[in-house]
Amino acid sequence: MAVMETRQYPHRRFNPLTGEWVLVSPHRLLRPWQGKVERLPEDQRPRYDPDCYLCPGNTRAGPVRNPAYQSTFVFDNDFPALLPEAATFPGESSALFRSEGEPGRCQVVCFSPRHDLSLPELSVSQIAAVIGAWTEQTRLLLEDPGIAHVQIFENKGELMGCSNPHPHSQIWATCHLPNEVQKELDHQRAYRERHGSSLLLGYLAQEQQRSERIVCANQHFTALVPYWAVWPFETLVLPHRAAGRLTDLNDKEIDALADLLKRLTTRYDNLFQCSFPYSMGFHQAPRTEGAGDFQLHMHFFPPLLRSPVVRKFMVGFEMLGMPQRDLTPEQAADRLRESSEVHYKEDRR
Ligand code: H2U
Ligand code: ZN
Repeated sequence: MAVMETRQYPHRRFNPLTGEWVLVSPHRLLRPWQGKVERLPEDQRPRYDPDCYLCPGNTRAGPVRNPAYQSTFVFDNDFPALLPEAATFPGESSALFRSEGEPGRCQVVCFSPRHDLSLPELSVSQIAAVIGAWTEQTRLLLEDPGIAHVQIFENKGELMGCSNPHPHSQIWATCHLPNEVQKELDHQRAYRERHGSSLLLGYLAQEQQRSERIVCANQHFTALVPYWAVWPFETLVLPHRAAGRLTDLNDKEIDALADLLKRLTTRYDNLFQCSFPYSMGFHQAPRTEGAGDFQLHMHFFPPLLRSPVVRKFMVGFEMLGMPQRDLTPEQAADRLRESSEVHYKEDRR
């Protein structure tokens, strides 16, 4: 093998939010690909689809009829993964056989009546309405003392297992903390005990100085590729001040978040000129003690690696050992920064 720059050496990076490591192997990028090539999903959809379960006025699989909604639309999931009555589940508590009921609720949030418009194609004010709906559901769900945490997420694209192309997200509210949230709470709390300050605000300040992983920003939010990113084009969206939950944001900040989400998701779509698949979501402070240490943020986990049809697989070493990436977070940030904030579909018109 030719002499390599030391920067190209395999190394591991630490994720201070979860306490886990990721293996980075920059020299492997030139590896040829003769593996799976995905089918390109349909990019053109009708404004209204009479067979869509989520379009206004249609009957769901539920079977309930949707109202003729004009903006966002929230409903209780007809096939919920969580049920409020699960508190009475007869659990077990021995060392090797432990289980407990997980009472909770699941909801679906449609972004818009339009079947054909994903997040980057909505206007900033329409995205602000979506954030408003997420905020309101967070508030309402946490009024129930049996709910400890509200998980808001969007699975976008067939590649991420999304069952319906109508733009929508889900909310799963649980009585215990999901694993990832528990890890992030523990690490943020331990960081504050040790350093007397916020982990994510401190991280943001240092990233703003280094600037090499910043993708885009406005007055109130920054999107960056985290130093410890696992997915090829993973990003983290951070507020500029301390805020635990969506309900802590004021109207100006919600508008700023909408602006940033439009710009970031447009860059994603432009990267490979396709509707960019991802799982994204918020992590927000749980009800639990110590929640004051928790800083609101969003994660975007997109699976694509080198084109709309070649994805990153988390297999072998990743499943048995630890996550691994070839493209460095800095290269990913460069690519996203080079990507335009004018959507390719708009550019074609
Ligand atoms: P996903 O596409 O991310 O799977 O989300 C769609 C959700 O919508 C899914 O959780 C729900 C499914 O249960 N759904 C309904 O509640 N009613 C329907 O009529 C169709 C889909
Ligand atoms: Zn639809």
